[in-house]
Amino acid sequence: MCSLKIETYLQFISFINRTKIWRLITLKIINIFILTTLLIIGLTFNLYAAKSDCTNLEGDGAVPITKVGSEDLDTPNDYDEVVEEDTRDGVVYLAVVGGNQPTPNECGLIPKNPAGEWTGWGGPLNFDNVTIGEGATTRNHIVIGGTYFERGIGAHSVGTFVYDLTGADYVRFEGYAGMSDEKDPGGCGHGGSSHFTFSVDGSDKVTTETLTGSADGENVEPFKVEFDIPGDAKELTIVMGDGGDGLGCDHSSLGDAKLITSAVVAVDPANKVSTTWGSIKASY
Ligand SMILES: [Ca+2]
Ligand SMILES: [Ca+2]
Repeated sequence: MCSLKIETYLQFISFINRTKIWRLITLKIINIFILTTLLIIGLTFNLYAAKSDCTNLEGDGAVPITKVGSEDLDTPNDYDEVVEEDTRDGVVYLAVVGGNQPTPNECGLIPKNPAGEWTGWGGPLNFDNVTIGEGATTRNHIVIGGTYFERGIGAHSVGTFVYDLTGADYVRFEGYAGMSDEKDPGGCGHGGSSHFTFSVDGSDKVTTETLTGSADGENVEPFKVEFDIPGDAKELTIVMGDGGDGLGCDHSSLGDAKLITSAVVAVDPANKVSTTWGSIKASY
């Protein structure tokens, strides 16, 4: 009788222990599931939040863009090269409306000057990562000389953008200037023309030559713009000028326009977006 009680007692203890073990195992599994889910969400947000957090134009209202084997001068918005979004931490894109001011959110940094100064024609500029279209309220994805840029800003000359640089450790600006491929290459004789000026606190950093949409029967490729930003910089001013011949046809664009912080340089000095056009063509 006594032996039976002990055996029953031991069975009861064993049951309790097994229950505890299974409860612990269950809790561990739940914890691992929650942590894995959070990690996936975090990685997804980190990789893809940037453009998705913008005010993006989705299809309707934009001239279709088409990936082709070899872009053609007379076909609007066809492209054979892509400059993808730079997802490195510490890269801050220039935006138009989707970012917070003055501190950038995941979309980018928006201008601090009045919206009425952003474009010399058309508008309003109420979407990010597009440029002006062939009509007062139409938009275009940014294609310059056969290259599609996932990120960027665009307007119609003469457009002025002023960005607040205070409170951040921006060390460099990078981008590609040129004319939207959407414009008829024969329009105004060259498919639009702009010169782009970049200045920091009134000091000129880069002034491009007049860039046209086409020249000598070919598309004009995007022009790489890159300059350092001083540590005490307060504001960046970008002017999309008329190229000296008026604003007709000037669908001016800046592809992949971004500010690079010291964090990017410290972690990844070898920028994946190279500084020569030849390398870009080879990379994408
Ligand atoms: Ca074309
Ligand atoms: Ca012009």
